[in-house]
Amino acid sequence: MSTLKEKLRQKIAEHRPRTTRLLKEFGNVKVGEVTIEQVIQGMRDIKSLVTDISYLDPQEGIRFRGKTIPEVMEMLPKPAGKDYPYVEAFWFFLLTGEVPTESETFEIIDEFKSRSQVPMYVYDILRGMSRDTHPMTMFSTVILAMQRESEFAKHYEEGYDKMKAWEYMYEDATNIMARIPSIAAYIYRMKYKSDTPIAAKPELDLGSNFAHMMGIPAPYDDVARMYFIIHSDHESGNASAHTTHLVASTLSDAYYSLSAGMNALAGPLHGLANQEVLRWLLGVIKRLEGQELTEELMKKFVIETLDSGQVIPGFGHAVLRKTDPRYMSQREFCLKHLPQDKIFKYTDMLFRIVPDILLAKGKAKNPWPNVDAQSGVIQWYYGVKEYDFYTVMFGVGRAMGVLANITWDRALGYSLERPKSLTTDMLEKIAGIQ
Ligand code: CMX
Repeated sequence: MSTLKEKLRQKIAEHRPRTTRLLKEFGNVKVGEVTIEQVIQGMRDIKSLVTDISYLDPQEGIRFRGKTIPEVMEMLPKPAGKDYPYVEAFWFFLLTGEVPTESETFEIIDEFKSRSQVPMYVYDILRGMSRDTHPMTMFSTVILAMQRESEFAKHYEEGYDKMKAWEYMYEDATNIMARIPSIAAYIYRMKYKSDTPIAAKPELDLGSNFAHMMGIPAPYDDVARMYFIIHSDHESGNASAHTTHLVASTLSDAYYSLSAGMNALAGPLHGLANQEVLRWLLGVIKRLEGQELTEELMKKFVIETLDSGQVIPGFGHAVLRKTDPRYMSQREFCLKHLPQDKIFKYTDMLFRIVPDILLAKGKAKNPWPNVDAQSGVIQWYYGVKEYDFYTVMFGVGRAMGVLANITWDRALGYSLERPKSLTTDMLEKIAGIQ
């Protein structure tokens, strides 16, 4: 058994009594109250999920296992001469809360390598799909198609053991993590680069291998590491994490669950916002017809978009009430590597002007930029100009978070998720409306 799996086994054994005690001795303790507004408007802030993998503070932003993004980037092992940690080390950290040693990190790199062979039928399915299919549809479809590989599903058929179920979920999660970077890169090269897939180099770590399979030189390997890590987890209530968790709560396996989560990520109010930011900006540039883009002009375009009833992609958040630290860490990257880039300058211009406009409109609870406002800029700079691909890369990162979560879901025996709905009549009665 790998060091990671053994460590996970110990952590799970230590954790289980805490959950059991909370349920047995304190099951009736109230966590909060629910208002009619929350019931009608997307269950905002209803405290009804539990995860120890990440926590999203509205003011501070995300912490992975209690650590901020800069702390994570600092403390995890990195390839020599690189600025960002091994994605494999981050996977270990997300699952266990412990920083792996170099040798534990190399063990995961080897483990991913040994599981990285993508089944041939995945490529056949992708090649059979119309080339104008959205890459998120391709990605989600083949994750679902691989369901026949599920160890968890086999275990269920052979006689389900609730205490051991996490081990099979872990096996599925590891296999998926080992394979989806190759699948994502294959989709990219097949769809946008005249069908010229690049074979994996097994000696490389996940970040370097992804850059190699995309056909983009360094420092894109570091871009990939940063991108996958910051997009991984955002506690459990966001649409992709919640969907994955919900589907897994039926004892569906990791393939069914992740594919469903990816479909949620593909919505423009969620992960697809990163492509929408670039699409919006390019639309603005097209309308300039050679004029210089001043702040005044940019304000005009922003207001026009809002007045036509559309959202400004990349701004606002359901939980955050400050600028997203994932935005800030990418902005720092841009300031270091591409400060003169035109698209970066426009994004920064939006950072200066959009919050005031949104505040003046008085609707958005959070006028500040989120992760998606900046991520496409970096991809664009390094040559990934096919912006409808950006959400697939978000998906590779997000997979780490949600797969770590559903492994723990099974370890702690979380129940089938089934909230209660009410009728409008009932709500009116509760409100005291005659
Ligand atoms: N532009 C215009 N209007 C916005 C806005 C934006 N960026 N953000 C919020 N609003 C509006 C909402 O549409 C809502 O309007 P209605 O009352 O007419 O429905 C109002 O302000 C209140 O919304 P809110 O409570 O502040 O925000 P929500 O929790 O409902 O929604 C989010 C959050 C992210 C969907 C929203 O801010 C938005 O649509 N942003 C743009 C899309 C985006 O960037 N999504 C990515 C989020 C990060 C991610 O998941 O990847």
